[in-house]
Formats: sequence, structure tokens, C-alpha cells
Amino acid sequence: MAIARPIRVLGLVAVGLWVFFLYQVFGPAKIPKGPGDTLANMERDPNLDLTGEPEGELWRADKGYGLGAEGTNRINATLLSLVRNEELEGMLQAMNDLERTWNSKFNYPWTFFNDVPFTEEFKKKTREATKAECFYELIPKEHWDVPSWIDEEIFQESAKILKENDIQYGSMKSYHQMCRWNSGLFYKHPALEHTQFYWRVEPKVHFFCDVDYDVFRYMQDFNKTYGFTINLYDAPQSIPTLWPETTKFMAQHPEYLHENHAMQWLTDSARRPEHNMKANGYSTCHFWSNFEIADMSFWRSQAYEDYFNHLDRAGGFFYERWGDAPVHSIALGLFEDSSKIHWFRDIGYQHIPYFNCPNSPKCKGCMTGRFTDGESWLMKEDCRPNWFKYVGMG
Ligand SMILES: Nc1nc2c(ncn2[C@@H]2O[C@H](COP(=O)(O)OP(=O)(O)O)[C@@H](O)[C@H]2O)c(=O)[nH]1
Ligand SMILES: [Mg+2]
Repeated sequence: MAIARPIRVLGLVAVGLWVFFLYQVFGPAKIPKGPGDTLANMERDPNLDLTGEPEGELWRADKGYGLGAEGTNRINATLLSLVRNEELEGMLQAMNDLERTWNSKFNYPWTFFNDVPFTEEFKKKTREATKAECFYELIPKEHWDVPSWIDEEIFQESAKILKENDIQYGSMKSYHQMCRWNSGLFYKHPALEHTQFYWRVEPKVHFFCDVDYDVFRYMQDFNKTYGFTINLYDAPQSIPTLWPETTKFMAQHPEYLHENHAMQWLTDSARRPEHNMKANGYSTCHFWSNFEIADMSFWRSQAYEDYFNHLDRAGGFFYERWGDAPVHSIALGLFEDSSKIHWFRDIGYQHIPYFNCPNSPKCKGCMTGRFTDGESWLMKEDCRPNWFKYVGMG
């Protein structure tokens, strides 16, 4: 009996679909190429879980946080921004976000730093964006200038290599100066001599969640040295000799290694082996330092002073593009008790193109659990899973 053609076609399609189904179920297991390669390979983001304030007794803004002398509960801390006059609009936007969500309740001062004097317009507009005190500081030449031992010709040659490797800002000298200043000099500015804690704020960043406790008091009371929101992989070509220099330094100073270090996080090679290989033994994982809430006593310690001087002499701030983020992170991972490093999961934050966006009724304007609003391949830049794995979510 002849079967009508449409029925034959339908039958063939049905058989084809059945074979495809069986192959999906019983076929070879799919090997993920790496974390974040596809959206399906992402681990569950802890930001999807309901997030509240940190546990323990917190200081509220109901008393002791008034302006000036009334602010008896404020501790020795400042909001801190290195910024250019041309970035005024972005600075105002970041200030408005942080004032709205936090500082209008606690009135911590703002300290602005620049390598050239701030304009009157910059001072006027930023003063208008806060009730708190504002300070405007010029960076001393000897802190900003390229050090005498850096050779201009080698710098220019190195800049070409960085460019070939697509390292952003590689040939922009001021970017190298900025990274060096943020690594080892900002806390030596005379204006910060009597200040212990800071919260670093960059122009154009966003804050999304109401924070109703004194974050600096939290750091102090719970014995925290460093607070972060985002943890990333770095471009290995920007730091090929940072880890080798670090291991040289550690061989000279084994006494600086803290017994509760985060070496496994620093040297992990399981998650992104090629990164570890190209960075010569460093995972490249780092706290993204455009956000940092930290105790400057750590940077002022002998261990960090010696480490920074070693790196500074090695020249990689200019001949490579060592960032303050990996430098700070390596030092913290080696010299500090890792339980003193805190993930501020409750502070909603964005610096293009990454977010920390918790699941909390206190947050508005970001999508819960979203890590990036850029291309999906950026997902693999997330190193938080390794921090959580080796150290935890404290
Ligand atoms: N005063 C001053 N600030 C700078 C300079 N270069 C960078 N910054 C600041 O350093 C921070 C990081 O620079 P940014 O351009 O945001 O770098 P990115 O975040 O790595 O893309 C920002 O707060 C900038 O305002 C500079 O030459 N002078
Ligand atoms: Mg920036």
C-alpha cells in the first residue's frame, strides 16, 4: 500500500527527532570548556540568595552621626577618591549614589586627590553633593612622578609590547603612575596621616542598596582589614613577572607569610589553567580595587612596605602594567589573616562592566545576581567562586 508523501515526511521527521532525543540523553557527556563558557555552565550565584546585613551588633545612624562635632560615633575614616577635574560629572554621579544609599546617614568626610590642583568648579559642585566635610588634596610630585630608576626607552619599548597584547592603557604613562600611587603611595599622603580606614570611590560607579549601618565601625568592631565586592581574573599579559618577583620576595622574607594565608586562591590553576601559566604561577584572581573599604594599617605595615619597595624597584609598574588590584590582593593573600577579608555582599555596586547585585528589598536599580551587563563571555572573568571555595563568604 502506498503511503502518502506528507505522511512519509512526517514519519521521517519523527524518527529524526527520536534519534536526536536519544543522542541528547545517552550520547557522550558534554565537557564544559571552562566556567562561564556558556550561561548553562555558570555556578549558582550566592547573590541570588536573600541577603541581609552582616551578623552581629551594628552601629545605626540614630545618634552620634550628626555633622561636625555632633558626629561623636564616627571613627577615623574617609571616603577617598583619586579623580581628574574632567571627571566631575562622573564623580557627582558616584557621590549622589553613595550619599543616597549610605553617607547622608553617617556623614563621613570625602577626601579628593589629584596630581594637578582641583578647579573651583570641581570643589563647588562636589561640596554641593554632600553635607559632609570635603578635602581637596594635591599629590606631592615625589609620589606621582615616574621614579628615577625607570628608563624611558625601556618604558616606550614595553608599551609597544603591551599594545600588541591588547593591554588597555598600556602606553598611557599616567595610568601606570595611577596604579603605582594606588598600590603604595596614597596612604602616605600627609592629609591621611591620622586616618585609619578609607572607602575608595571612583567616578561613574553605582551603588544600589540602602546600607543602614556604619560600615567603618563594622570593619573595626569585627576586626576586618579589607572589604571587597567583586573578585576577578586579570589579564596575564599585564603582569607576567609580578608573581616571579613575589616569589623572590617571599624567599627573602618567609616570615611575612601569614599562617592563615590565601595562597590556594592566589595560585589556583584548576579553574583557568592558561591564566596561571601565562602569569607564571599566579591565578590572576584579585579583589577589584575600584571598590575597597580597608584599614590603612595593613598598607603601613613593614611587610607591605618591604613588598611594595621590592616591586617598585623591579620596575613592573612601568615595564609591565601591574595594577594596584593584583598588588593589593597578592599582599593580602600572603601577609594577612584571610578571615579578616570581608565580602560586602550587601553593598550593591557597579563599575563598568561588572556588578555586585544582592537579592534584597533594600536594593534598587540593578538586576539581582547579575554579574555583568556586557557580553556573556565576561562571565568567566568572575573569580568569586574560587574565593568562596578556598576562603569562604565571611
Ligand atoms: N587625578 C588623576 N586621577 C587619575 C588619573 N588616571 C586615573 N585616575 C583616577 O584613577 C581611577 C582609575 O582610573 P580609571 O580611568 O577609572 O581606570 P579603570 O577603572 O581601570 O578603567 C579613577 O578614579 C580615575 O579618576 C590621573 O592621571 N590623574
Ligand atoms: Mg574606573
